[in-house]
Amino acid sequence: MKKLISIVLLFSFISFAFAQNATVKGVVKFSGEAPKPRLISMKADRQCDAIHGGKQVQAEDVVVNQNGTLKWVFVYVKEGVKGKYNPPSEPVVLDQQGCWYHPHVFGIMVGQKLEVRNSDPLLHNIHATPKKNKPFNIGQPVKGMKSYHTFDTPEIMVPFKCDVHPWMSAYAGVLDHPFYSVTNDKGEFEIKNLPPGTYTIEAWHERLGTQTQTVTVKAGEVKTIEFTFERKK
Ligand SMILES: [Cu+2]
Repeated sequence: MKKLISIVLLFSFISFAFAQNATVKGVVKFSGEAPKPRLISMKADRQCDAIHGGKQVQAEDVVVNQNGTLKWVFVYVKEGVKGKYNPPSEPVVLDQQGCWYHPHVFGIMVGQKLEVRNSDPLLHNIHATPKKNKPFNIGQPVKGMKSYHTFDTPEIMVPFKCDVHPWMSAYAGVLDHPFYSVTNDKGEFEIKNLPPGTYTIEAWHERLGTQTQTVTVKAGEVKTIEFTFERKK
C-alpha cells in the first residue's frame, strides 16, 4: 500500500512538473514558386546506382512539401535558456543507407553520443567539417560498422559529407539544451518542455538562411508560431 501511494505521488509530481512547461510549435512555410526538385544521379558509383535501381534521387537541400511548407528546417531556441541540461543517454543515429544520409538534418546535444552507421555493403567516409568543434574523418569500409563521436561545444550547424560520394550531405545542430526540432514532411516543428520565459527562436535552412522570432511562454502554454522562407533570387 505504501509503495502504491509513493508511486501515485511520484506520478502526480511528474505530471505537475511537466504541466508547468510550455510548448512552442508551428510550421515553416515556403513562399513563391517551389524550385524544381534537383535530381542526383549515382552513376559515378555502380554499387550505389544499383541500390537505387538506376533511378535518380531527389536532393534534400530544398524540399518543398506538398502543402507548401519546408522540410529539413532546424528550429531551435537560440537565446533565453537558463540552467544546465544533461544529454540523454541514448545516441542519435546517422545512418548511411543507399549512399545517402538518414536523416539529412538532426539535432544533438553536447556530450550526447552520435552513432554513425554504415548500412551499405561499400565504403563510406564520413567527414564532419565543424568550425567550433574538432573536425573528424572516419572511413567505414564494411556494412554494419558503427562509429561513435561526441561534440564538445554548441554549433549551428555541423556539416557532414562523404569523401567517396560527393552528393552525400547532412547537418547537425549541436546544442547544450534539448529545445530543438526539425521540420517534417508537413513543415511542422515542436519544441516541448520549455520552462516559462522569453526565448529567441531561430529557424535555420541550409540554402534559405535563418530567421528569428521572440516568444514569451507562460507555464503550461502551447504557443503556435510560423516562419516563412522565400526563394533566394
Ligand atoms: Cu559515401
